[in-house]
Amino acid sequence: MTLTRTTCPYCGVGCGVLAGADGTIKGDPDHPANFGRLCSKGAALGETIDLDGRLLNPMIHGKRADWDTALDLVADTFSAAIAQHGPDSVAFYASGQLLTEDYYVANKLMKGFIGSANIDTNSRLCMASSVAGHKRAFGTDTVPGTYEDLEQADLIVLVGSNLAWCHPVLHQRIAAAKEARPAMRVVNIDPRRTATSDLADMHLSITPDGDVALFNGLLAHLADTAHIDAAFTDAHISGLADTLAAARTTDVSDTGLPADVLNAFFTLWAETKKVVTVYSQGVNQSQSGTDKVNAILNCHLATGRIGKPGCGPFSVTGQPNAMGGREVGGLSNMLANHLEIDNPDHRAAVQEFWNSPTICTTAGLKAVDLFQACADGKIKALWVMSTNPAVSMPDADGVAAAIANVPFVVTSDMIEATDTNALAHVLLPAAGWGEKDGTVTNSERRVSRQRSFLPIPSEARPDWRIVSDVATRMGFGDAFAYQKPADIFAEYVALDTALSPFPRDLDLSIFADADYANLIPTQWPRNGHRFFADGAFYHPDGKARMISVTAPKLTKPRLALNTGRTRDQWHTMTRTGKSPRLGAHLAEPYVEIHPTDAAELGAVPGAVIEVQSLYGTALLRALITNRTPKGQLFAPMHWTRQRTTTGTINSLTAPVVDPVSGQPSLKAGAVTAQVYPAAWYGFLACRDHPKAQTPYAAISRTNTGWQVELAGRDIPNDWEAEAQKIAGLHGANVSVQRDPASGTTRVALVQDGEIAALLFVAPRPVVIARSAIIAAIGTDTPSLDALAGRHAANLPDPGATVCACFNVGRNTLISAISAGAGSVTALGAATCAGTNCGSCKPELKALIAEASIPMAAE
Ligand SMILES: Nc1nc2c(c(=O)[nH]1)N[C@H]1C(S)=C(S)[C@@H](COP(=O)(O)OP(=O)(O)OC[C@H]3O[C@@H](n4cnc5c(=O)[nH]c(N)nc54)[C@H](O)[C@@H]3O)O[C@H]1N2
Ligand SMILES: Nc1nc2c(c(=O)[nH]1)N[C@H]1C(S)=C(S)[C@@H](COP(=O)(O)OP(=O)(O)OC[C@H]3O[C@@H](n4cnc5c(=O)[nH]c(N)nc54)[C@H](O)[C@@H]3O)O[C@H]1N2
Ligand code: SF4
Ligand SMILES: [Mo]
Repeated sequence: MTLTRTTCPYCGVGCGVLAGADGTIKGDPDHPANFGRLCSKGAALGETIDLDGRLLNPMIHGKRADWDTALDLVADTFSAAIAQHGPDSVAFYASGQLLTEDYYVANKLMKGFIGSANIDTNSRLCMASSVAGHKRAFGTDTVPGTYEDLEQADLIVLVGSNLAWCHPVLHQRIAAAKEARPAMRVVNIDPRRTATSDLADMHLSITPDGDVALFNGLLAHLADTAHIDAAFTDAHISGLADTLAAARTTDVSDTGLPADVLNAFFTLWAETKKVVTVYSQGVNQSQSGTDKVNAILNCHLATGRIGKPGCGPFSVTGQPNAMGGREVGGLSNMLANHLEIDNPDHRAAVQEFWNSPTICTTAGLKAVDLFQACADGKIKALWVMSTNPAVSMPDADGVAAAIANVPFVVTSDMIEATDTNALAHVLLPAAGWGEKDGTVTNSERRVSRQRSFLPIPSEARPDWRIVSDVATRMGFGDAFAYQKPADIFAEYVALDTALSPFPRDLDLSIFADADYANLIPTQWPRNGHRFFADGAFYHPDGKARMISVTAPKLTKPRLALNTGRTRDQWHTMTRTGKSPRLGAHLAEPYVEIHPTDAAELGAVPGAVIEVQSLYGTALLRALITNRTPKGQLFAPMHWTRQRTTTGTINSLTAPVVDPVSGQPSLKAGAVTAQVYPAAWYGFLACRDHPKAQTPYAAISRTNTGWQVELAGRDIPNDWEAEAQKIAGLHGANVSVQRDPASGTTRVALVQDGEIAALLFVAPRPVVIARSAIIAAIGTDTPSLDALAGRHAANLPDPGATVCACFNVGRNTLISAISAGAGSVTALGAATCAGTNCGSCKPELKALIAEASIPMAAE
């Protein structure tokens, strides 16, 4: 089997992968991001490359169409809207999951040829506050950090980052460095305790949005304890006095942290020279996101802890090409290659290079405003590429209605059934990971190749080609006559050379003579280059600016909703949702709720909770845990209307944004909650794709088909019919067992001599060995035995999966622990858990420490 060297399509760590057409996936030992490591998602990539559910040909109004018809329709409709209503009447909504080449051509078409800047991307929901904060401080959007800094630091402060689940390989690198050098300290600043807190010497359970107060307090402490580097600030920094004055007005009690904890953190930070502050969505996705970023940067600038090995602020990027999108200028307030829209010289230079008929002159609409403009009828044609805004935008139901209000909606996706595709007039089939070729840039500015190792299936096409084909039909063929991604990459590098008179951090000259086919992972401007080492920044005076920020006035709702990610799912689950082993980690939309809040609501473990906001309602499984503080709920963002009836968390989030960056606040919103008065709970395992319409339903893949968690208010009068309806099976042989004493009902559906579906219903949350039920699907076990669970008598129930690589369940681990496996290493030896990708090590440690992780539905 020949293995192709490529890059993981998930997070911004950007791990190198060796991949084979048979589904073989290995970490690339030579890639400097991961040196052979992969996390559970990366390791399961082989399970996601099948064609099940793929969009394989263009569709117009739900009917199959050929490419020429679809491309003509898209080009003509966009051209007509532009002619009639002007360039700002159309918009693209793109993604940090596009490759650099795709992104470059989409940006070029909108800004240089259509002449509008109405191209925004899901990076608005992700990195916009960091971009804005960097620009305010450095004069450029520069991420100065490298992964080696994390290993060289003496103190790593993780702010609003669940690195263990969201950047697992970086987490593992830090864990390994800490093990080798136990003096290294890690501080985790997050309202919740997470798997990341496990690595930390100190977990600061900060009040939501208390971060500005915390870092302002730190700055004041640094000044009071003579830790300001006067030589550095005199020479290279402006704004110190004002910033410090503003910081001193801060009331640190706004952090919600006790004085001794604050002092311990301040002292540790002040007295450790090599500090890296890593930050992510707990910082960016906030109404004070940009101020949070600057509050962090202020501390690094004041102490000169930037531009040196083992030091510096480090905004880790989320998506595989979030950084590449920033480089090509794919946000509505950027031009191209780190140039500015409102600078006429920049515009002229880009227009000249593109030889384009026009160029945008003002910033375009940012994501929230863009969808508002759709709702207001101002957008006549919208093209969504490689993102699923009907799920991932705040006020997702409002956004879905806004998209439905646009007269002409095009989507490019690799999967057919998505919540956004359901609203589109034209669906264009995109080639996916493994099929397409191009480049991505990771969190440490390292450009790596994604290479194809699979044929492009059926009629799918790579995104760069789809955009170029439409551009050509709009009359711009000369400027979009690319034959292959290498042509685009070469043009992008040449543009950078043409822009060299403008001083910028972006410098792609290292790629000028690049051998694209054999490109090895390379950082810009040069491997190992240290930005700001010489104290030179990019504001006109060559200095960095400290920015005065004041802590926001916090209104503390009685119940706040925090949202984020789980270890084994990626965003809206179109790809990770295909993998049974990834689905087994947490198979339902759940809500973490503190035991006191749960008691107040009267929620028992496994209850369904109805969470409401001004914008909508969601039903979520209660996961009662003291990891989330009292008064704060946490729910994952992954579940869609394809997989749940009412589990889409963005139905509840508000479209309020940071005033500087336009990034939505997705981590703190006021909600109310009550126990959903379910009259019945159910669990169904089945062979074929189920259809669930019950009020609470969550569908997930298993290795024998599918499973559905169910709950409802009204008890169906015919469970046999209900089971057939959900399992999508009619004419099966039905067996039923009823136990009037406990109120439970069990239904087996047998087709072609095989168990095709099993349904278990109870008046309380169903307690049953789900893995044994799932294992019976597709077997010829007599149906009554299957209902009694007899087929599984000699199979112990492994419980919910903890180790996705070796499918090791919680119960297996607990019995190994009680049999004496007292360390992560011993557990690995006994069960294999944690010995491949290592993503579950924090959970293994937590299990050992008996800080047990309650699973929603066991
Ligand atoms: N498994 C997995 N990994 C992923 C992704 C995925 O979907 N799944 N997505 C990728 C993408 S695009 C991104 S952007 C990254 C995101 O990576 P992260 O930012 O690490 O992930 P989140 O879970 O969104 O949020 C991080 C933490 O912020 C905390 N937080 C909430 N409010 C506050 C606050 O006011 N202050 C502080 N200090 N913390 C707060 C939350 O409790 C949460 O634990 O992950 C990337 N990696
Ligand atoms: N409540 C809440 N909401 C959030 C967040 C949060 O923390 N909380 N985080 C936000 C953040 S940081 C992000 S990045 C967003 C992510 O949100 P989205 O970008 O909406 O989520 P994805 O599921 O990654 O969507 C990618 C889509 O592209 C498709 N796709 C995959 N590969 C290709 C390809 O090669 N070409 C094309 N054309 N399509 C492809 C996939 O099938 C999928 O439909 O969510 C944001 N929303
Ligand atoms: S850490 Fe995991 S998801 Fe992120 S790039 Fe590496 S293998 Fe992929
Ligand atoms: Mo993101």
